[in-house]
Amino acid sequence: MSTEPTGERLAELKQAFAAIDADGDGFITEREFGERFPDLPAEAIGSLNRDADSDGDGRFSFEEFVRIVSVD
Ligand SMILES: [Ca+2]
Ligand SMILES: [Ca+2]
Repeated sequence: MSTEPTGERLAELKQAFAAIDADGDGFITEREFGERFPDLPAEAIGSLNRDADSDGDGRFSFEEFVRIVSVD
């Protein structure tokens, strides 16, 4: 299974990423995630972090974000 999105899907993901990345630094922090999705429980965000933050720097790069939203 390929998780590499292409074309339109990638453009959508970039838009979604930019919408969450409030300060536009190219990374989504747990805090930015929580501000964008205030109804999401902290545990859910924490578990996302553990699962998807593959380089362990405590924030999501676009690549990691793509991985999150591509997982079914
Ligand atoms: Ca940011
Ligand atoms: Ca990371």
